[in-house]
Amino acid sequence: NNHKSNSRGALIVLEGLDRSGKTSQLSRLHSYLEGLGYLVESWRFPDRNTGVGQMISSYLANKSQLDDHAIHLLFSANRWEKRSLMETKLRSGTTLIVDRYSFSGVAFSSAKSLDIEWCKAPEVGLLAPDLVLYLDIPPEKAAERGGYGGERYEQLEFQRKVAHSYQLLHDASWKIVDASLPVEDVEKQLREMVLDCVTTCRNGKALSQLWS
Ligand code: Z5A
Repeated sequence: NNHKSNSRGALIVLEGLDRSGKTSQLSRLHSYLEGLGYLVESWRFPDRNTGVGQMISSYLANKSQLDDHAIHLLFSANRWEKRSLMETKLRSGTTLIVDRYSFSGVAFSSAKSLDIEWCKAPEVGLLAPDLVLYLDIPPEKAAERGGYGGERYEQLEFQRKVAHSYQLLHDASWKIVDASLPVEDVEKQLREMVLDCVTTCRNGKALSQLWS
């Protein structure tokens, strides 16, 4: 039985440029963990289903304009509105695999030249991931994958700036994975890291807060 009472789930975040393969890997990891008998849910930010999420979605589709600071705070609010549910799930033993989190928030906004410390401030106090998997891919290579859609930010020059901003955010919880490899090879590397992390959390690693 994989479910020790009182053991918590892990908070695992996937980050990377547009088209780096986050969505593909997330669903593979989900099946993998589920197959091993773990409780697991897949989440993504922005969560476009909430009221705030709908404002974000309309902005990304270029259907509305917003000041850079204002949209930054909406992305952050979108995480805050899910924080308590996130904690409840983790404490009840469910592992969450999350497509994008605060690091996207900071990387994308600071790529527009907003001050990085200002960008981090509203994220302070959200739950800190136990593991951040950064799917590393050259922006040029990502752009070749099926082409970009029509959303705001899906342009090569901007993605280059985002890649640079991400580099300023790495810390001990990050693992950098070569995402230009074939899907199966990327998955193979991720599986081991994820399993390690889930085990550490089950064995009593404390939940902590981001950037405080
Ligand atoms: N944003 C922000 O500004 N602030 C914030 O706080 C947050 C987000 C949370 C919307 O994100 C935008 O919001 C995003 C950041 C910003 N803008 N950009 N760019 P989103 O989550 O809705 O969209 P996304 O994550 O950028 O897009 P995506 O298309 O879902 O990318 P992906 O999940 O990384 O990739 P994928 O769908 O798994 O794969 C893309 C294609 O590549 C697909 O055809 C796959 O079959 C193929 N693929 C995947 N892996 C491979 C490998 N290994 N080899 C070859 N081909 C592959």
